[in-house]
Amino acid sequence: MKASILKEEKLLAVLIDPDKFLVENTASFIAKVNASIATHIFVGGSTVEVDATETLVTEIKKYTTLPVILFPGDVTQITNAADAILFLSLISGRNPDYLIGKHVEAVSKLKSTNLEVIPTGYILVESGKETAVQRVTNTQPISQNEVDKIVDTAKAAEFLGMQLVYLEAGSGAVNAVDLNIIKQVKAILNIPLIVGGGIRSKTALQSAYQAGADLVVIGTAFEQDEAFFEALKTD
Ligand code: 1GP
Repeated sequence: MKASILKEEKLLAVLIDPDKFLVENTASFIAKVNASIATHIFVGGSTVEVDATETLVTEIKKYTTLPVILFPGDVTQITNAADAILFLSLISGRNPDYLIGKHVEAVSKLKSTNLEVIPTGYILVESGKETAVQRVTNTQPISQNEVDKIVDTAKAAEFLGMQLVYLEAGSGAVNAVDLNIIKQVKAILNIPLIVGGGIRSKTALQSAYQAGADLVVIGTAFEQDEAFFEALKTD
C-alpha cells in the first residue's frame, strides 16, 4: 500500500467502526466492499473496546487485499494487523493531548509494528450537531462560515510537513463539508485531501470529488444500507 494513498486520485475508503460492527458479519460485508468501487478500508472509532480493533482487522485481512488503514480514536486502537495508520493531529482544536500528547504515547507501540505511519492534519468542521470527536477530544470544530480559518489551518498542516489533510464533518453529520470549502482548501494545498462525514449519496460523492477531494471516507451510509455499495457503481 506504500504511499498509494498519497498519489492516486478519486479514492474511496469504507470506514468500519469496531464499536458498531459485528465481527461475524465480516466475510459478507467485505465481499461487498471488494465488489464495489472502494479502494481502501479505514478502521477506527471514537470509543472502541481494547483489542476489538485487532480482532476486526485480522478478520478483514482474511477476505481482502485492499489496504486496511487505522483511523484511530485512541492509542489502544493501534495494531500491526493493519497496513498503515493515519497519525492524526487534531489541528482544528487546541487540546494538546490530541495535537501531540497521544502521539508521544503511541510511539512505544508503533516502534514494534511495521505500520506505515502517515502524518495527517485532521480538521473537524461544524456540521449541525455535536460529534463524537468533539465530545471525546473536548475540542470545538471550526465553523463552516470561517472558510479562511479552515483554509489556513489546512495550509499550516502542509507547512508542518504533514502528508495529508482530512476535512471531517463527523460521522453521521447532518451537513457534509461544504463544497466551496473543499474547493478552496484543495486550491491552496500541495498534499492530498481527504473528505468525510455525512456523505450518503452518489451525487454527494461525485460532488466532493469534483470539488477536489482526493479520497472520500464513507461509514454510516454503508452501515445503514449495504445496497449503497451497488448504488455507487459507475455506469
Ligand atoms: C467519519 O468521515 C467519517 O469519521 C465518515 O463519516 O459515517 O458520516 O460516513 P460518515
